[in-house]
Amino acid sequence: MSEPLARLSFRSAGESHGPAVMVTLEGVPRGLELDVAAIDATLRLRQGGAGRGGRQRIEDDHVEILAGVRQGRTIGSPLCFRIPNRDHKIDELPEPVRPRPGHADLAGCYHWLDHDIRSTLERSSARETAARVAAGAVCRQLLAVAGTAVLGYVRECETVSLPDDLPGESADIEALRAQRDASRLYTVDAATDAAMLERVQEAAKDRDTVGGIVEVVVRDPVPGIGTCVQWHERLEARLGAALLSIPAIKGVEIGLGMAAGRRRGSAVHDSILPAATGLGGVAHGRGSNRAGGIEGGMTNGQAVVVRAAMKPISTLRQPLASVDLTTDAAAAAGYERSDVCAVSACAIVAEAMVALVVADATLQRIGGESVAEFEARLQAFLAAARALRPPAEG
Ligand code: EPS
Repeated sequence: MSEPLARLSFRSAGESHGPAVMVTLEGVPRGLELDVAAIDATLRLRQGGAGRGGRQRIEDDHVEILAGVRQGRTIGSPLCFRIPNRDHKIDELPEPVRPRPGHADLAGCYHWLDHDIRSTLERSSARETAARVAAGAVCRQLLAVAGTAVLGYVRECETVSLPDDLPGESADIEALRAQRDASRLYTVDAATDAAMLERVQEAAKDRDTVGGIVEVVVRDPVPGIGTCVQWHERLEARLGAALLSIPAIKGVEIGLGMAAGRRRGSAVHDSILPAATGLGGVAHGRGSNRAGGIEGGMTNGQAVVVRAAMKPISTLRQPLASVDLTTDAAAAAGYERSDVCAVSACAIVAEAMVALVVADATLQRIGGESVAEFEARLQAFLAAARALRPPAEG
């Protein structure tokens, strides 16, 4: 398996303090009217959230379109964006010699067989996630054509958690998005947001860092995307790979996730009801959504619900024990400007990665070289899916 994408291809390039972060996204159909302001707004969201460090006050992330667009619309060729780095100073930065526990610093020494921590951290830095967010924003615009919406938010910060019954399956997803965007921690409940903010402020006072759990919901996915045919093409595998590829992610759950292993089958599986629900009224209703919208590697028409656990940022103001690589003697870890909490940014990045995978699987199943062809094929697919069900009596 090279990457969790089949029809789309996404690559990024760029160092944290190089001239720019760059992204290519190939496979987007011709004729998608790009809302560049919306891409830039999502990039700015990634820069925000309580607990972000000084770097975000320097940067003003936005895309410069280098390829793939003519007169505001995609033309079916690879998209290429450039996100400039204002803090471009890669050649002037010091050479760290005391690796920071939790970062790529030390593992990179083993990988490249050198002590060039600077070259490793410049690429391992989460600044690269700006590229993912730009690509994911395009994918959300494509999914909107199909009627599918993707929303990421913070479920837990340290030990403060959204109540289990929030946000609720029937909550309006665009109202939730507005609430998330206006909150400090990018969560969807004001009381939880305030409690999380306190945790971040306490951690900052203690010269420490905090992580959390982000949740991404995909509302109205096309039913039946993904496949059970090959291990690496199952939708769970693709979502898992995409989410685990985000820096600092240590765990991923789908639906009940780990809790499914602690329950009996009768308390795990979702009963099937005759009702018609979801995109195009194609899917059967379900008594619950513990599967997180995926069964057998394919969407079942319910909302897809995934979570990812982010460890606290590894650079601490009270450095952990490390070694000086020039002497191998014990020494405190080095310090680089960093964040106290980046879990809000992570919610935006996770939303982008889920959008990439879901747009990819949707395109793979429905097809279409242009957006018009994609839409026509989607309507034919939904009509065929509805025709599977016997007509209502009477
Ligand atoms: C980041 C920019 C970086 C880091 C952050 C991610 O900026 P700088 O190193 O110049 O302060 O703040 O990366 C980390 C916290 C990390 O541990 O890698 C960004 O734009 O997201």
